[in-house]
This record gives sequence, structure tokens and C-alpha cells, in this order.
Amino acid sequence: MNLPQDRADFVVVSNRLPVDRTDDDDDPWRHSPGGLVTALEPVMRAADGAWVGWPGRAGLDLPPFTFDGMSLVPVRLSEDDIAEYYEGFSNDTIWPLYHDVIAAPTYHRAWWDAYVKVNRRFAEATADVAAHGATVWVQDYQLQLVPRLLRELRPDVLIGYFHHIPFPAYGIYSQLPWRRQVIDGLLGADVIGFQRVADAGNFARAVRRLFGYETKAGSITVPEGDGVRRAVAKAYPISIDGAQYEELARRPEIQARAREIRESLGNPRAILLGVDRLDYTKGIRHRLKAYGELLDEGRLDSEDVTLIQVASPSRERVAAYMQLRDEIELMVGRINGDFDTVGHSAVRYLHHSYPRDEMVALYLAADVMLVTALRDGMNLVAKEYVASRIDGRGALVLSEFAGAADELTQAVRVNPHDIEGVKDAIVAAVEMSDAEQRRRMRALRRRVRVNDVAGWSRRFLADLEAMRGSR
Ligand code: GDG
Repeated sequence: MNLPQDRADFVVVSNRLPVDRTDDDDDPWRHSPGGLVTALEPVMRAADGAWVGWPGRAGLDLPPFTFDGMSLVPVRLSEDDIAEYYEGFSNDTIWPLYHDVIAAPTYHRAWWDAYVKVNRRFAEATADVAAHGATVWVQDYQLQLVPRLLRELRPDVLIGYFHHIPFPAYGIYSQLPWRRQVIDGLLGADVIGFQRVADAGNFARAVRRLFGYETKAGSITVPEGDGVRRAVAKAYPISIDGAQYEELARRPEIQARAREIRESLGNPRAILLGVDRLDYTKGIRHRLKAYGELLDEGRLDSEDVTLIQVASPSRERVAAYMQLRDEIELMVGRINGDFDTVGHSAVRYLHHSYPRDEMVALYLAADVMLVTALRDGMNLVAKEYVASRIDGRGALVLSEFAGAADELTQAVRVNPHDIEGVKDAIVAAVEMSDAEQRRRMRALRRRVRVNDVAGWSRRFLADLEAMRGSR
């Protein structure tokens, strides 16, 4: 084993490193946004560990380096790896399958082979950097085989895995031609964390059906060598650094920007907001359909409301995403064609990524936040909106198919497939009295405060450390 001198006692492993490569050789890295990074960066800094991941560009072969106080260990991915392991197996097989086949998953044996090969590369890089008895925390569906592969290489390390997306019911999961290998890969971990209680239950059922191992209250008996060991499969709903959003929302310049956004839209009676990666799981089409019908029926006055839809570019080389973009842009074009006036826009569609300051200004400017995901592991945007509303105002429309619905019970709940229901929820949110907004927002904010990202990682890591004794 090739062990560098500076081995880490705590290692995070994720598909992407928390940085993006720039074109500036003097300043080659900058922080990258995204759900996972938002969640893990504070944890990583506090623990002073190492982060293993892909640096975001094909073919980059770099030694470990330090950026902004974090030790980063790059894993090289070739163009073919990206096409087959990442865009293929991760995002065109596992992603649609695990989101209840909203889009049809594609099964290619060559993609699976690439997935195995790249997972092995991640496991080897991790085995090289982890100190004896280190705690390793593997993140997400791109790396489901890493726990088993790492355990084989380094039986001394403690292995946690967190699954950021849903885990589907067995009837759906069982489509996967490599269903046994994936479960076996995950069972290499000591603790396997999920967003919702239902996800952990689906996983335990798949373990029973495929392997017949005993599972009891989240504890799974896994054969190991001549004996058995225990693995835990449990829900740890992820969250955000709420205090950071509050702090941003208190800044005068961000509040001024929020006012400027409202003014630039002509100070409408209601600004509705959607913020999503442009992904078919997020229910953007359903939201637009409901909104368009409300304008058409006159239940919302097009002079009086605006929908701002931020759709940040995502997975643009995967065919299903290209098609989705076309469909959404067609819908936006139709709605605006029908309802825009020279001075007013029905939908402000923004296919960009924005700095976090601007996101918070948008959250502050919006009267109604629309989260209509058809399936979503958690949905951090819902929590960010709530955390930003230091004024106690605003209404959240939230899909029951987002993990956040388990905690944010004071939101206006919707089934996004029920377009009439979504329309009623939007109208209820727009017309919600000030007192009702404040009552609900108080409860929502309390919830996000009680379970912030630090608490999430603390709970997960405490359970993981507790497994040391039982190994
Ligand atoms: C996966 C799971 C789970 C988006 N656009 C911009 C931007 N964002 C930020 C949001 C938020 C994050 O990206 C998106 O997180 P979500 O949770 O909403 O969704 P996914 O990206 O699908 O994340 C999800 C999550 O992992 C964590 O476990 O909740 O269910 O699918 O933080 O604010 N941020 C900036 N500019 C943008 O344009 N700065």
C-alpha cells in the first residue's frame, strides 16, 4: 500500500471535490456550489480532514493539494469515465431508477463496468489517504460500491455512507440488473444513512429480499468471514447551515437587493419563486402548467404576479436533460407569449447559476416559494427559503414527495401530480393572511434551527463512532 505521510483521521469521499477549476493559472480553484458541498464544507473544516473526489475536469491528474485550508485528494476521470460512470450509470441509470422511474432508466453493461472500475479507483485513493483506524464518510449514489471495496482494502477503517437521494421500493429497485452487487457494496459500510425513514425501510427490505439477512429496527446482521457483524441503516435528514442564511438575510445590501428585485418587476402583489437544478425530478413542468392555468382562468391576475424560475444548468450532455430544457423553455415561451405585456413578464426564466448572496436576495423578495418535486431526497432549497425569512413572512408550497416534507409540516403541502391541487395551493399561498404566514413560518424556522447541518453530521458521526466497539 502506498501511504502518503500526511494521512487523515477523517476522510470525506464524494464524486466531486468541493472546488471548481478556473482558467486562471494564478488562482486555479474556486468553491463550487451544490447541495452536497453546502452541507459538508462546514463539517470538513471543523474536523480538519481530507476530501477525496473528482476535480471536475476530464483527464486532470493532480497530486493532493490544499485549498483554503482543506486537504483535497483528486481522483482522475477520463472523458470515457465521465460518459460511462458519471453521465451514464450514475445519472442515466441510478438517478432515474431511484427517483421512481420518473424518466426511464437506461441499462448498459459497459456503463456498469465503468462504474465498478471508477468506484475501485475512489476506494484505492481513499485507502491511500486514510490513517489507521480513520473514520471515512462516503457520499452518495455515484459511489455505492466504495464501502465494500474500501473494507476489503482497509478493514481497520470505520466506514459511513450517506445516500442523498431516495432509495426506491423493492418493486422498482429490483429492475436493476446489478441489484445484488449494489446492495452488497453498500453493506460494506458500518452505518448507511438515508434522508427519510421510508428510504431506510426500502433498503432493509431489499436486503431481506435479495440476501435474506436479518434486519431489525435499522440493524442488519451481515456475514463477515466466519462470523457476522452489525450494520446500521437509518434516517438522518440532511439540513443546511441556517445561521449562515440568516446572517446573509440580515445584511443591508442583500435586503436592498431584494427590494431592487421587487421594484424591477414592478412591485407586483405576489412574487412566486422556483429554484432548482434543471432536473426532471423537480416538477418544474407541473409548476408551470399549474401557474399557466391559473393565469388563463383569471384566478391569478397576470398584471399582478410574477413567477421567477431559476433553473440552474445541470447534466447538459444527458439526453433526458436536453429534452427537458426544450420542454420547459417551450412552456415558458407560451405562457409569456400569452400573458406578458410590454412592461410586465409573467415568468422570469433564468437558466443560470447565481452567487449565494443573490439567492438569498431572491428568497427575501419572494412571497411564495414553490417546491413541487416529483421525488427529491430532501430539497435544501425549501430549508434555505425558510432560514432566510428573518421577517417571518412568506409561504412555502412543498411537495409531499420531497424528503423535507417529513420535517416542514407547516408548509402548504401538495401532490405535484395533482395539478388542480397545486393550483389551489398556489392561490392559498398567495392569499395567505399575514398572521397565518407568520404562524407557519415560526414553526418552519424552529424546525430548521433544531436540525441544522451541524446537527445532521453530529448525529451521523456519533452513530458511526459508536460502531467501533461492535466491529
Ligand atoms: C441532492 C438531492 C438533497 C441551486 N442553484 C443555485 C444554487 N443552488 C443550490 C441550492 C441548494 C442546492 O444547490 C440544491 O440542493 P437541493 O437539495 O435542492 O437539490 P439537489 O441538487 O438535487 O441535491 C437533494 C441534496 O442532494 C442534499 O442531500 O436535498 O434531494 O437531490 O443549496 O441553493 N446555489 C447557488 N446558485 C445557484 O444558481 N449559489
